[in-house]
Amino acid sequence: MMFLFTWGIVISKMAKELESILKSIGNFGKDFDVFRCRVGDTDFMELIERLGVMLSSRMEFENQNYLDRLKEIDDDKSMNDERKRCNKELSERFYRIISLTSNINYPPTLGYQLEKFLEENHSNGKNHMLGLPFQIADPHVHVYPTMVELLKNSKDPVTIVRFDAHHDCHEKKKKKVSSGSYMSHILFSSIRNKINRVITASGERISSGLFEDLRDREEEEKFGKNCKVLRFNDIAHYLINILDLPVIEEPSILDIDIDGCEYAWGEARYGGHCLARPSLSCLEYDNHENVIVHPEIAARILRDRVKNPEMIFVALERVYRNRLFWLKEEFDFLETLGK
Ligand SMILES: [Mn+2]
Repeated sequence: MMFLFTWGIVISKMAKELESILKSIGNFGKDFDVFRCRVGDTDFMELIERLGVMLSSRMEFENQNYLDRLKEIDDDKSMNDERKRCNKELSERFYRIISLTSNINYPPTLGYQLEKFLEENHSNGKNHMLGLPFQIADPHVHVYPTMVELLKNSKDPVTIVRFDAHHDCHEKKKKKVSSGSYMSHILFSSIRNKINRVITASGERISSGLFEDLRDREEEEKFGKNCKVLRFNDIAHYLINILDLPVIEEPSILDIDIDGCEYAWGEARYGGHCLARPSLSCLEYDNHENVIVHPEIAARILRDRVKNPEMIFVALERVYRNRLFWLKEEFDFLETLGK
């Protein structure tokens, strides 16, 4: 009886964390939940199943969000009536775009991209991700404490393989650890000697304009033309297109941000962002432009080319992503990862 009772608590706690992550509308440094399991286990399958249900009834999630937002505005004592009215009007316009595009799919170009990729890349049959410790949360900063522990306890240096539209580094360590700076915190701390190299791959070549002084052009030439190499505290950080990710044999930690599927310049906004346009065809066409790599391709590449992964972190980072594709990208990426 005691066992069943405890098990019940474990189940409901897990369900609560999972629920809160999946229903997140983006997080700006508030409290957040973290969900842990292993790739392919029953908890992982539950995550995929719930995402699938949410995806197929996406408007239920969006309707609830809209009603919650209206109530939030009503209850907010810091807003005067005029601001409340403006905020409600904005929420209504946002909701109208979401409703109009309730059936939006990826752009056709992504379909061709996937078809071509599957034709040219045959999986070797082994999914290197299965059974790996897995941790997911909305904001990317959830990686920080666990990654620090992992590195501290690691006997040999490991490589950090990231899929992210941003490299999350600064030239120096900033005072506060945030989703946008946690990598530099790691690279400028004493555990940096446990890091072999860092690779950040994404759907585009990440702009490194801000860090011209840190570029290692010799290493770039050795690595190939589709790559930029920056040195943060003398650790090489490779920025490449996910399609060009080489086979990585050394022990690695995978650090995924679903926003790697999209352009890096999307506006960071609570509730995500999307483009408003006067007609449905413009709405679809212009928002399509945000998604640049099929999540299934990204997941397949990581699954097949990272040969010795030790752990996998996933961040939804919904504040940086196009609202219209939140659930679809997450479902396609995670489902492929566990297949
Ligand atoms: Mn990112």
